[in-house]
Amino acid sequence: MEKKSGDGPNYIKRGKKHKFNFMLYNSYSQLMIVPEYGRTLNAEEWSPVIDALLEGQHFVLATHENSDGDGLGSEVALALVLRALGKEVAIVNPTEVPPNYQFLKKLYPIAFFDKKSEEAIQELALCDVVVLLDANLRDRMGSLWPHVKFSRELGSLKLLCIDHHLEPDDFTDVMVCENYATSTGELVYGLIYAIQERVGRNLFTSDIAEALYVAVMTDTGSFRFPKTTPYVYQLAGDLVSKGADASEIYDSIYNSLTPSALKLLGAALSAITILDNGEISWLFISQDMIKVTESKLFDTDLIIRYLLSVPSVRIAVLMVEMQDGRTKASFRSRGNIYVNQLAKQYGGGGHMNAAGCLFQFSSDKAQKVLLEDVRLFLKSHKEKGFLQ
Ligand SMILES: [Mn+2]
Repeated sequence: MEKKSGDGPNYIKRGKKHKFNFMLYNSYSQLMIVPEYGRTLNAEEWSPVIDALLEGQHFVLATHENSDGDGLGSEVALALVLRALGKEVAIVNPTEVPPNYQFLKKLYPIAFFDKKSEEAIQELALCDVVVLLDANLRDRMGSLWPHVKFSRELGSLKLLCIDHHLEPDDFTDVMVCENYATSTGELVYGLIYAIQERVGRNLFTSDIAEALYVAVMTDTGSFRFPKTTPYVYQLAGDLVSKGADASEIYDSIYNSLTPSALKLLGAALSAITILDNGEISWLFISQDMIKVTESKLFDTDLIIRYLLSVPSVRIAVLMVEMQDGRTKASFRSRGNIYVNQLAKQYGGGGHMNAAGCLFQFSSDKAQKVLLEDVRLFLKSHKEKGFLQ
């Protein structure tokens, strides 16, 4: 195939020239593909993933619980590619698609797994490859994990993971973990170019471009977050030229609040507290607040960004009491503060500036434990000289 400049990710260099990449087997059986910091994977590095995709026949694609635009857009794009390659593909997620992402179901059906969904259980029992997108911990698969684990123990299932979070678990056959990437969508974009190179034909369609645009736009905060390099803007331009309608996608996702979600936002904003000389912003959303405003759990997702909107804030904490009594915590940070380390203390994970975890105990207790730990965490960062 003739290579033209501007043709794909291999031809849009991301700054520094690169020499090495790392492919290694970690202590168990997992093949880890971790590129050198600051660049994208090339076609050769993608080959263990492409081999598995071309060999497989029946696929289940999944993303993490409480799915977001990146996980959903990535799985829809990959499903469309695999279908074009003649594969049987089902998307089965542990939780339902939030309302503002429902339009993605027009591009590809997205099933939601619960104990009653015969069809989803059937898909999981039949498939020979599961691809987990936008998550790198087994627990993030929620209710899907026991089924995947069971099939893997029978030896009949390959598990791949494509993700951009820090600190992956060891539970797959192939783990692609590029935490430099803005989004899993960015990785899938590169993967599709690599598959095209292998199979020698064009696979991108406007539907795929739309799904990937959703993924990258949402995980870059609409192209505002620090990881948004020139490469990512070029990628976005490429997707728009392939048929993604940027303004329509933005509107569908961000201008689609229900009146209840707006009420919750109002209640939440007035409940924010700023602590410790403005360094910590703190918000607890109780089930009562959700009930009174008649809103839903996913309506809390848009709130966290406001917690960092005060410039002095170093760490923002949003805690949400869930219906089952557990407490969901999300962390955001400014600058060199690895909140994924904080989340890890409680079995969660994420990125340097955005992470989360789930507390198994009551929200009263969770709040007490967490506030103390956040203070210690910030203090230790100061002592290590991480912060000016
Ligand atoms: Mn993501």
